[in-house]
Amino acid sequence: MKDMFCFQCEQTAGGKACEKTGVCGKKAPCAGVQDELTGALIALANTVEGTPSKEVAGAVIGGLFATLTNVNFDEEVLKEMTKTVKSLSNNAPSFDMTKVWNADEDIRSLKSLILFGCRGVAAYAYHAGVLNKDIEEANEFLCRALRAVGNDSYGMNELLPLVMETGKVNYTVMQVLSDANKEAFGVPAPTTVPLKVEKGPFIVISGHDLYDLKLLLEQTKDQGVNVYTHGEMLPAHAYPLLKQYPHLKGNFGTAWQNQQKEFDNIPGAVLFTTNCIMPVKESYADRVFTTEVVGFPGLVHIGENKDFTPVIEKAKALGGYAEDKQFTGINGGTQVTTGFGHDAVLSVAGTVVEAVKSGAIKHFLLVGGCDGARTGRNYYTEFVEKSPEDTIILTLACGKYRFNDLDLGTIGGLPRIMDMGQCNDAYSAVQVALALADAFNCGVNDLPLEIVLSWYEQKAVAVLLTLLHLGIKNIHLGPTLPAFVSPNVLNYLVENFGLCPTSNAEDDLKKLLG
Ligand code: SF4
Ligand code: SF3
Repeated sequence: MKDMFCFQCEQTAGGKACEKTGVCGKKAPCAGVQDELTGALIALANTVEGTPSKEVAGAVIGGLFATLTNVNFDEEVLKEMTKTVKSLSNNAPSFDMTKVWNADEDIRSLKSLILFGCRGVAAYAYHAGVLNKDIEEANEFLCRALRAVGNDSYGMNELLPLVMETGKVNYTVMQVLSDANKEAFGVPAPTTVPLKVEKGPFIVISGHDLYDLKLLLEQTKDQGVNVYTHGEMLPAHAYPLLKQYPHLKGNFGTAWQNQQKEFDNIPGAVLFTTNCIMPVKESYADRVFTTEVVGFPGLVHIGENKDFTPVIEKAKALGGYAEDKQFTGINGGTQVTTGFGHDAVLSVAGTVVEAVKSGAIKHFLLVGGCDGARTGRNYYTEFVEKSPEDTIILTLACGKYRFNDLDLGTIGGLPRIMDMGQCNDAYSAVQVALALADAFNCGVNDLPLEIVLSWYEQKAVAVLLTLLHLGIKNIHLGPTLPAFVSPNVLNYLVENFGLCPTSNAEDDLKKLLG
């Protein structure tokens, strides 16, 4: 007898599905509540024709985002959200998600690609919404996609185009978010970020929400409290209007899966603005705060008034380290760089094109995506470490923590490792690829550009679907393939897109650079 069913992320139990309890820490009752919420969203979507109202769109985006891996573990909060969703559909009965989980494996696979991809799209649309960007195309699509997930009569022919459309809509959403971030915080520029924590009170802010960081920086001004980024917040240092705050000091820790160790007894406060939050250990539970859709039972949640006083007071009470403390990345480096978004890279496009023409740059390797706990993920460190000196590594998202503290030197004044930003800045990578293709008068697939993705959660699914929608071929995906991709669907992706699992770093480098 199964207690739950979830197979949406890369660490799913036995590479198949979490059926007793979630490897991520999500318990069976919470999984049940998340399914109920998703079923309620489908019932709500069924009441929508065309573009949903602002209220419905908000509930759909928030509900989808809340069920993304490592976002919300708080059953009570999820139940409240479900209630709100139900009230919007006049209490229409929720769709029963077990119908999807028990469906024919190919139908289940396609519906999963749509649903999980939509969770990723919703996360990005949520961040754009925080910056007052309402994306009608996404609002309409998310409802249509949810209706499809709940439609028992849909087969391959109806579902496959929606899988691709998920990627298309995600491209629009990432673009809107990229522009909104620039409008709000300035154009990101290359920046060196120390991994040292200065003595005295401090707050660590994690997740993807740059606006929360901005509010926190305002509220901590002249308070004697320093602020450090964590995880996907690292690229914030590159934005001029965030970087201008002198108390935004550096980056704390590495990727999300190390947080239980890195936050153990931390003498500072921690604020989670989005994924990835892991079950909070007792040794630091009293100093962790959540906001927006993030939730974990027993933690103080900062609500819509965005009054971060409890976080600031906690930081002051804990007092920080007595002396400056130098931390390092996983390879021993004491600093990292970020801010190589498309504006920065394309501002030196001439140099890049010349370096390719002269043979100084032979290949671009886009190595990015999520990090995670699986031991096989040292593949990405090895891949980058062993990449030849005439290659440029473009990276993004939290997977970069596997190698972003390495100093691989420069080519023609360009650093060999360029961090383009958060996972949503995959948009930036696409812009660079399109510009290079234009400069060389060829298609993106003809460029000396190889893409090696690491996935963990559903935003990576959305990004992968975007790359497929753009017709990008021969992407290498690891560290394992999604459990929700059935053999037939995988065949389709292999035949049509050359999608390929990663093997080992040395062989893959040989094959790709061959
Ligand atoms: Fe398992 Fe991942 Fe689902 Fe958590 S999110 S229950 S680890 S499949
Ligand atoms: Fe990482 Fe959670 Fe996916 Fe935005 S922070 S990429 S895993």
